[in-house]
Formats: sequence, structure tokens, C-alpha cells
Amino acid sequence: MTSMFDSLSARLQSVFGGLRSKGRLSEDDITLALREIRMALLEADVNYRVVKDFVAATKTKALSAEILQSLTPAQNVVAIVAQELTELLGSQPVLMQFSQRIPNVIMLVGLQGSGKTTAAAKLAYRLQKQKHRPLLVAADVWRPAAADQLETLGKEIGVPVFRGQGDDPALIARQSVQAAIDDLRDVVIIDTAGRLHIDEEMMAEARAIRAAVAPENILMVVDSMTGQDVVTVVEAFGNELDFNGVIISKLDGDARGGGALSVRAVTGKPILFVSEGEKPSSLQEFYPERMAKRILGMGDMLSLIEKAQLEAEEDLAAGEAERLARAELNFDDFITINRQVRKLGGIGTLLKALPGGESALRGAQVDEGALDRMEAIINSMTQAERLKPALLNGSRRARIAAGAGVPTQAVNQLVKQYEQTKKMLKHLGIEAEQTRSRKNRRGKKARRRTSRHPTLPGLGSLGRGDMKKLEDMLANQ
Ligand SMILES: Nc1nc2c(ncn2[C@@H]2O[C@H](COP(=O)(O)OP(=O)(O)OP(=O)(O)O)[C@@H](O)[C@H]2O)c(=O)[nH]1
Ligand SMILES: [Mg+2]
Repeated sequence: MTSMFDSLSARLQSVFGGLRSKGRLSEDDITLALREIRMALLEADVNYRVVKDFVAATKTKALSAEILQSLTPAQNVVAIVAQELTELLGSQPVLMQFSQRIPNVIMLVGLQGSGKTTAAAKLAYRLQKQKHRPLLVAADVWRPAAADQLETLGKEIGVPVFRGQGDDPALIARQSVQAAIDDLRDVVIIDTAGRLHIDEEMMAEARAIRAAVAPENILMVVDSMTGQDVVTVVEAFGNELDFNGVIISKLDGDARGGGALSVRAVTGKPILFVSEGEKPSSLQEFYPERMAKRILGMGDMLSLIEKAQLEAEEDLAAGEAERLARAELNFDDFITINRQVRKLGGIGTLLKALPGGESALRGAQVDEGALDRMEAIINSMTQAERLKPALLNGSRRARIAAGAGVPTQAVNQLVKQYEQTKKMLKHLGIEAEQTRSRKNRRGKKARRRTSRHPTLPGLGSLGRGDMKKLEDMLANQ
């Protein structure tokens, strides 16, 4: 399958190919390579301001980065470009947020022909698959054919289309919300009219719709073929409407893809979805890292680089474990605490032993199986990740989840739990405890990481002796 970024990929790969033949890279080599990357991006019609910033950031990194010895210089440069490209596209995937209100309202805006109507239908298809009950709304009163188009698409996917009466799009939008309530529909997707150019009438109309129905999500549909213009277009929409996310359309086309690459940097708004074809199923959530890899198109080399980065982290972990460990509570501590709790008879027993524990526990469900899952997840982390939880970005979480055989949400939940525990321990004074013992150790050569024991209310610090005390206490319950 040809892809939007084929020619950009080819260009970039030839730049990296040129570097590969070199043993060591001088600053001149890097400057030259970046000049070619700049040309490649401009030819792909990426906005020139975006290109300028991208090249500057990449250069700074390439010249200052910790070079990984296990990689060739060329691979190091590829690694940095991949990273910067991911950042350019938004770093972390962002999901569309819903509110509690029923129905939620999604409003699509964008220039004429950008793909709003088809995107509306694709969104409806997607939401329906996720067990929502969407209602499509034809609020494009300028072209009767537009409503017909939406109706045809709605029929295809089995989602009703609300057309309303009259020629006031704001009124149609308001009526559609009532229609959704009457028909037990929980999401309303409003397709609006496009114009060839941004004009005041178009913006006023969109603002009126917004005022009438207060959408949870206003999404701007941007054709990935949009070139240098993308700045003017999205700035105008942003100023007038304050949309909160972007849908990139026509990513399957054979144009150069500049719009797709520029829009995040230009708007600062996340790309929520990309559309890659005519089929209702062709709308996908957007993953910056995957897209960056696809653009670079060097699957094998990138996995090699990733492996080297992971190994380097593990070396770092071995060498700096103590420093990192002293800096903050990490997952190793988390597991230690977990094991202590378990040894003492599980969460239930422990809570009972705490002052007021009985009443705190009454009616509470204690999920002991959660402890197993938690350990499984932590065991799937690399040493570096355990010691430095801040490393856990989206792709790492996905990898860990796969390793532990749990959904990614479980990993997210654990990280959240970890953050809460950290806060709690801080609150309970473990930080002070650590500082004290650190002072005591000052000057000693052997800086072995001794197990630190958390303080729990009413129990004092869980030092080795205290563990015994606690066990006795529990035995006497
Ligand atoms: N190949 C491809 N075509 C697309 C994609 N999205 C939209 N199109 C096509 O682009 C054309 C315009 O799409 P519409 O959804 O009608 O665009 P619109 O923004 O509603 O246009 P107006 O209502 O005229 O402003 C149609 O022919 C669509 O089939 C896509 O992701 N891939
Ligand atoms: Mg349309």
C-alpha cells in the first residue's frame, strides 16, 4: 500500500544511509544531515516554521545527547530524529474525553471538503462499536446535498440522522439534543457547513451552534494535504472557536502530508483521530510514536535502537540504583511494602490492626487478588522503570501490560496507586525518616541501599524489630 509519507520516508532514509557509511560523526556531518532533513520536510510541505523549530531542536539534541556506545553514530541520529518526530506529533496519545451529561455533544468544524461529513459518520460508527448510541446531525443548511450525503452514510452504518427544519443551524442543533434525549441517544455528532475560505459568516454560524448546545468536544477536521496554509486556517478556527482536538483526514492519500505533520505544533491541540480511507472503519485513534516510526519507515533499525536504549537504561540502573532509590519511593519499595502487608495476613488483617481500622474496614471490599496482579505488573518492568517510575510513558506501559497479561488500564491504575502511596507516605513522615537515616549514613563508604520501612499510623516505622512487634500485635488480636 502506498502511504502518504512514502516519499518523505525515502528521503529521510537516504539521509540516514549517507551517515551510515561514516565511522564517527563530526558536527559538520550532523549539520549537513540536518540540512537534508530540513529539505525533505519542506518538500513534504510541512510548515516552514515547524520545520525550523524541529531542525533546531534536533540539532541541539544531536550535539549534546548522551551518545549510546552500543549504537553507531548514524543510529544515534536516527534515534534522536525518531524521538523529536514523536514529540512533534504530540508525544503521548490523547483520548477524547466525555462528560457525564447525556447526550454528550461533538461538533465537527473545518474548511470545505476537509472531510467533516465522512468523519462524522466514521465517529458514529466507532462510538456505536463502543456501545454508544450516537445521533448524527446535519447542520449544514447551505447545501441540501450535504444532509443527503450524511443520511446515506448514516444508513450504511445504521445510525439515524437528524435533519430538523428550517435554515437555522443553531436551532437544528438544539432540537437534535432534544431528539437524542427522546430516542435515548447518548452522543450527538453535529456536522457543520464548510467554506472554501474562512469567513465571518461561517464563524458566526459555528459560534451560534456552540452557544446553543455547548459541545463537550469541538473537533477540527484538517485535510493532511493542507500545506503551508495550515497555520492560517487553524489559527483562525482556534481564535474564533477554541476547538479542543484535531482529526486528520485523508492520510491514505498520496499527497505530501505536511498538514498532518504540522498541525499539532501549530495549534498545540492534540490530534485525537486520523482517517485513512473511505470506509466507516477507517478512523483510528492517533498514536504519535507509531506514526513517527511509520514516517521513518525503518522498523528493524528502530527496534534495534530501542533495545540498545533499554540496555543502556539497565546499565544506568545498575550503576545509579542507589542514587535513584534515595531520590524517591519507587516500585521496588512498593513491592517490599506489598510483601510486608501480605506476610502480615493481607490488607484486611492489617487494616484491622490499625486504630479505627475495624470501622474503616466495615463494608469495604478488600481485593487481595490485586496484590498478585500488582506484583505481576511490577515484575514486567525493567529495573530502570522500577527505580524511576517517571520513565513509564505510554509505549512502556503497553509493553508492561502485555508482559503481565493485563490491560493497559491496570498498569495506569498501578501507577496512580503508586503516586497516591507516595503522597501518603510523604504525608506520614517517611520523607523525614529517610532524611534522618541518610544523615546517619553520611560519610560511610558502603552505600548499600538498606530497606526503608514505611511509617504507618499508630505503628511507628516498620523497621526490622518493628515487624516483629507488629506480628505479635496481630497474633494477639
Ligand atoms: N481517501 C480518503 N478520502 C476521504 C477521507 N475523508 C474524506 N474523504 C473524501 O473527501 C471528500 C470530502 O469529504 P467530506 O466528508 O464530504 O468533506 P466535508 O468537510 O464534509 O466537505 P463540505 O461539507 O463540502 O465542507 C469526500 O469525497 C470523501 O469521501 C479519507 O480519510 N480518505
Ligand atoms: Mg460536509
